[in-house]
Amino acid sequence: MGGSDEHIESMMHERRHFPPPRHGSERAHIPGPEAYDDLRDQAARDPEGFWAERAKALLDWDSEWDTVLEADWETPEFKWFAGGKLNACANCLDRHVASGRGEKTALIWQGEPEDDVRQFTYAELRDEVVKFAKVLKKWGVGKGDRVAVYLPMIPELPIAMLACARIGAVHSVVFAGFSAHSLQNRIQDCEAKVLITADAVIRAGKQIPLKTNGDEALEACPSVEHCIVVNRAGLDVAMHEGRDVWWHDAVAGDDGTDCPPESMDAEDLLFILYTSGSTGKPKGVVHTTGGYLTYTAQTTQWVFDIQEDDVYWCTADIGWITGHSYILYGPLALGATTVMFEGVPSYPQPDRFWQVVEKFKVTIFYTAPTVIRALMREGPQWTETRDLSSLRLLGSVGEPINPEAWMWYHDHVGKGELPVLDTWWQTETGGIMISAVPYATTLKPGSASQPLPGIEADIVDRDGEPVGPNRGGHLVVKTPWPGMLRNVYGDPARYKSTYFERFPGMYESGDSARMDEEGYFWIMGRLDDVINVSGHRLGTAEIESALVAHEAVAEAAVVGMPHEVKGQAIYAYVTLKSTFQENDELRKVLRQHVRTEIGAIATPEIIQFAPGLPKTRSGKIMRRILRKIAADETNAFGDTSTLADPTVIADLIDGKNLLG
Ligand code: 6R9
Repeated sequence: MGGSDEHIESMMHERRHFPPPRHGSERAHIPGPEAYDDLRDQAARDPEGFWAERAKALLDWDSEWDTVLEADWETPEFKWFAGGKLNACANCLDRHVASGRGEKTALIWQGEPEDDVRQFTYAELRDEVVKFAKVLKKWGVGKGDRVAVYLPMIPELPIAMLACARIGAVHSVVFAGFSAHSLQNRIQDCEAKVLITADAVIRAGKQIPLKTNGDEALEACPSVEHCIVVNRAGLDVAMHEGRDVWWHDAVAGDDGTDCPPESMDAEDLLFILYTSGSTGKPKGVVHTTGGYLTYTAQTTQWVFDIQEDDVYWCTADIGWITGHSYILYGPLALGATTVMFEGVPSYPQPDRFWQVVEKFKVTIFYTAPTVIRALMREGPQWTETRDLSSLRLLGSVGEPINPEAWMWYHDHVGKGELPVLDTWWQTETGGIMISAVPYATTLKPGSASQPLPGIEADIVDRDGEPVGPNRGGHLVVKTPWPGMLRNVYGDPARYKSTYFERFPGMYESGDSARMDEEGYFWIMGRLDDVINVSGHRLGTAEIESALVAHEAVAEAAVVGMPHEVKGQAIYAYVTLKSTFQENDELRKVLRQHVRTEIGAIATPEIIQFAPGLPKTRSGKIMRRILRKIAADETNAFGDTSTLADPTVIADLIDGKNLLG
């Protein structure tokens, strides 16, 4: 853990500054630095009054709350707007229809095949959601029941989520790139009643079967009574009599009746989303209705400055929190037009994103550094043959954006003019916490800028004391905010120990960062053993478990290694059982094994066979050393005095060199 200071020392000091653009500021939600300072002061003076006013201004409530905030850091327990009643789906759809925006485009869906486009007005989207909400009800899903959603990036995914929200069911979306085994764990943990999946995923021109994963997962999920299957690719799939039903059959013959939104308490669960931790199984991060929706709507408005005529596109997959908050809930709560894309940036060629921007005249574009780095590698010419003049704001999320990537994004996509908003946040925070605001903040490439109004973040040392400017430390949040997670599903002890125990009275993010003399935050990365591959958090423990589950493997240790495109890639040290031979064939088998156990994103980039691993006398693997070997930083290992057998280091370096 104490590694954060080393980390910071190696950081370059970025000196470039970009003042906010004038053009566009006249009508911005936060038109300039004065308005911004005002908001920040208001929020600091009276946080509860501030958020209460925001919640009222942004959302429609069926009835008002009893208390704005009940906070107990000790238990811990946080409640926002308790006693207040609202429905998230009604706030995202019905009220816009009622207020005359029924004909406005809510969702533009671009499938991977160029001609596969579906557009939904607010009225149309509401109708689709109502139809499916009735299906869920008919299949026995009610308020508080969990529904697992394992779908590719097709319109049925947001429709299913909003239908759950409408009837008060809790959705648990599982990224379609996860394996059957990962899906199974997640369904078992939340005891979902229904699984919604599809025949296949279409990706880079190929069909990847999905329903077969669902079937495999359901072999050990007794809670699931029904499985609803979307026909995406026309694949011939096995349907289990009595359990499975096609989506199109289920919604056919709709009787046209309404399905009124369930009036939910602000603190009723809206969804669970699983995220990797440093140890053990994934955590089911719990978000509730009123606070989450207030926070995502507010941050969408501040950071992306959405106006009535914007076409907003976030390229994330809805299977991750970014898609939940910034493809779906935030933009729709504001009545915006949101774009959803099924494909990948490089297929059929590396201008696909820019072609989509050109086609729909996208004005606000939000993506991840890993995408920028991948496109950088293809060369700037791909940005030049497409008309990107509709764009006015660019965003970034998922991992630190290195200054070179920031500059490339700014210069080639933003034509040297558009602000690049680097947004720091987590599954647990529900929405953006630290970010520039486009017309008010001077940008520094590589910095996420400052905490948004109402957010009190700081950098503290191991004792919880603020470290002051330009010193690395733990990134914490010192006051509650409406979008914060409310629990780890079914495991309040883990909720407490992961986020609230180490620093009493603070939320511990698990990231390290430093703050410069102007209060700008520079995020360094995670302090625990979580690896961030292309913006996706993966726990080392899960990958190691998958490796060790293979018959040839005795022991495995997994670390992140720097990777030009993915940010980090997975480097696995594997000790084989003595009866097995180290060879390339086995390497391939093991990589494939992890892929099927966890999913493609968890595939190790490199597998190094290691006769021994560096362990402390108490048997703990010293990952710090493994990380350095993987990164070729073999000149300074720091303190190795607790190593049980120091000779393993030389062997590991030799092994690494043999890999080339
Ligand atoms: C939204 C999301 C969260 C972790 C987080 C941090 C890293 C996200 C970042 C960033 C530097 C940024 N992270 N945004 N690091 N700068 N702008 O990605 O949620 O999947 O839960 O990951 O991602 O390490 O702790 P999640």
